[in-house]
Amino acid sequence: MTDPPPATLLEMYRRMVLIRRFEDRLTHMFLQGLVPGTLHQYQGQEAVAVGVCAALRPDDVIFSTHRPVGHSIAKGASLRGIAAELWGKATGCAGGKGGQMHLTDTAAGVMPSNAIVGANIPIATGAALGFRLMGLDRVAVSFFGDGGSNTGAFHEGINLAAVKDAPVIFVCENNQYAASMHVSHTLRIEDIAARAAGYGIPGVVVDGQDTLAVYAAAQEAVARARRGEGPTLLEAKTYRYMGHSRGDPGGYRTRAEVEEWRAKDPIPRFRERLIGAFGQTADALDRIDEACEAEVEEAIQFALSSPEPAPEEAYEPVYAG
Ligand SMILES: Cc1ncc(C[n+]2csc(CCOP(=O)(O)OP(=O)(O)O)c2C)c(N)n1
Ligand SMILES: [Mg+2]
Repeated sequence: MTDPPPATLLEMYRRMVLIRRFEDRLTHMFLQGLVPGTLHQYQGQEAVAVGVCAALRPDDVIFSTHRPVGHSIAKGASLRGIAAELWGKATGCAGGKGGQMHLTDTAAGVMPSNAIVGANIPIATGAALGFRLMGLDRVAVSFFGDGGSNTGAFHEGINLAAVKDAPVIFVCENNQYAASMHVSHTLRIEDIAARAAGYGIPGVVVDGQDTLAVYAAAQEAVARARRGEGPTLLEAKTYRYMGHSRGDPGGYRTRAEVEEWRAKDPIPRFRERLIGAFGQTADALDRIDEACEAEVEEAIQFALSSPEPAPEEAYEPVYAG
């Protein structure tokens, strides 16, 4: 693998911190009753979204899930657009009609996220086949969870992509749980990536708390897809710190388990690597932290002060004429 250039490394760090700060701020605001609806949060999994998206070009596309904040920020979606969408405002990335589970920013390659578990797997395959038909060398990424890997759509989507050599990367974020259900109750195998053999494509397990390991695995999968050699199933072992959604206190897991994973937090780990192996200074990284804090506040103020969508626009552009 080639290490990313210094500017990319710093941008990767910035995006990880931006995700964490934004999500943490939302947690606090939610607990104060200031956020409408619910939230499915991404704290703990930042290395996966950022490691994968750093291996993509701006014109490549990603398809996310009910947990789309991290993926969207990692691919470069507007934070203002995301924040305003969470508050259902007219300035939101889906005009206030999508909410937390339907984030999108097509200019940044963030296709509308899909809360139906597993459903984006065949959709990403379709997008990848579309790129091929148009003679483009763009790739598509489908993010989904361990739960998503147990749907029929997983089998259909990956099998079709495999037989067609579609330029798509299937990124399974195995965060150990589908809602309250631990993987030990849903899988007879240790690695979901092992299923790739059943479709005749490479299956790769990667430490999802190690940003550069994810980046390296994604880089290889993307290069393979762009060369026309077909899809890869990448399984990142990771963990979500928060409950499944904001209504979930997470009583089905022990404090020790959560602490064990928090000790492997991807952000300090990447920070230490940037300082130790890439010559970055703590000062420079602190400045990035501060800038992220300010950007989060600015985006939230933008959302809060934005107008509600006009009632007469409720059906636009919901139905095509
Ligand atoms: C087809 C379908 N079944 C059930 C649900 C309800 N549901 C939403 S998220 C979720 C768990 C998904 O777990 P996983 O795929 O591991 O993703 P994670 O939440 O861990 O990111 C379930 C069962 C749904 N949205 N869609
Ligand atoms: Mg899961």
